[in-house]
Amino acid sequence: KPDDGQGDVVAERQEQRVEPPPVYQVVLLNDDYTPMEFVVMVLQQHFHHDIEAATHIMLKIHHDGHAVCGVYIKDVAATKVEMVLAAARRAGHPLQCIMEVA
Ligand code: TYC
Repeated sequence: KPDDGQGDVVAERQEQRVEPPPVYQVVLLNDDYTPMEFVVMVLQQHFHHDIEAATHIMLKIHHDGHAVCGVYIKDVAATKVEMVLAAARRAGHPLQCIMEVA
């Protein structure tokens, strides 16, 4: 039986309907004990913000209670959270870091 080409059309339509992968916001939370300098360092080292942007974000967290530090695919966001929490615990700070669907 000759191919009528219908299969290809269906395959193309399915391809177009595939959703982009969900992205996740990595959010730092405020606390009363973590030094501001430590948070600025975390924002530079783990999220690649320059000192000006890092300071701005740190102050936003300090005033608003939280701020988005970066947006990533799921695996990268999860690794960021783990790395930040490990660095904070190692330094003896209670800094909290979470991820949420953007
Ligand atoms: N509130 C902290 C202080 O006054 C500073 C701080 C900023 C802590 C951001 C956590 O995610 C944070 N030392």
